[in-house]
Amino acid sequence: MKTAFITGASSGIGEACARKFAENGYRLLLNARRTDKLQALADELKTQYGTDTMLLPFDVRDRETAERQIHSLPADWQEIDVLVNNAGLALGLEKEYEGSFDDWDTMIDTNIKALLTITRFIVPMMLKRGKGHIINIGSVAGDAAYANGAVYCATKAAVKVLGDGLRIDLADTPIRVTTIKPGLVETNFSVIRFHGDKQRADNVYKGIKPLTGNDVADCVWFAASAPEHVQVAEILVLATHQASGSVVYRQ
Ligand code: 8X3
Repeated sequence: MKTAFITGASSGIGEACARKFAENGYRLLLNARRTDKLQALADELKTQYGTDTMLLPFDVRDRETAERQIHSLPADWQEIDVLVNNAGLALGLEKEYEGSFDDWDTMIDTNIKALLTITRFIVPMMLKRGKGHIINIGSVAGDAAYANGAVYCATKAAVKVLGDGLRIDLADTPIRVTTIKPGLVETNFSVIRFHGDKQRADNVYKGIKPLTGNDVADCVWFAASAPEHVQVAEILVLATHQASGSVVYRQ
């Protein structure tokens, strides 16, 4: 039985990944802050696929709790085959010289430092078994800055570079590292970015058919299910009418 550990699994891309791995016979370690949402998802996957799940309800920025919960997993649950570092967010859309310090801290702490923390705890466990796969959810936003999004873009550029560095540091091992870089995906991403302004969030997806969380989970699964000798290093996946982080054709 294979095990996948997914951060930010209570909604959006993380939830879609949980469904994808469950459907393919994995058991799940699901992390997010909201226990109730995780429990509902675990119950549903149990009914639908018979999936065994353990919940890890903590804020990925809380290093002490992350360490305690991960290191107190039963030994066989520490045998993690795939880590999906999905937890992340954008906050605000403002000029770099006008942005909110709090928004910056939250993005940097979540998208960069927490991803590093979880990776730091899980990779040594994978090394012990001589197998494993780390799949980081980056973004097209990490390929180039776009107007008013520099700090978010910088955090996603960091995700790409941290993945590249990890791949180099693990090149002498069988452990694989993948960065998935989606473009516009309709989840609660923009509602969070705009601090709950649903109307402003809806405008982001007006006139274009965006990706779904499931489209991204398909890419994650493509990488995870590739033969052992195949390391999918990166996937850039965009909506058909999106060409880059800043070029979107709207009908
Ligand atoms: C999200 C993609 O294009 O909205 O990471 O910044 S985009």
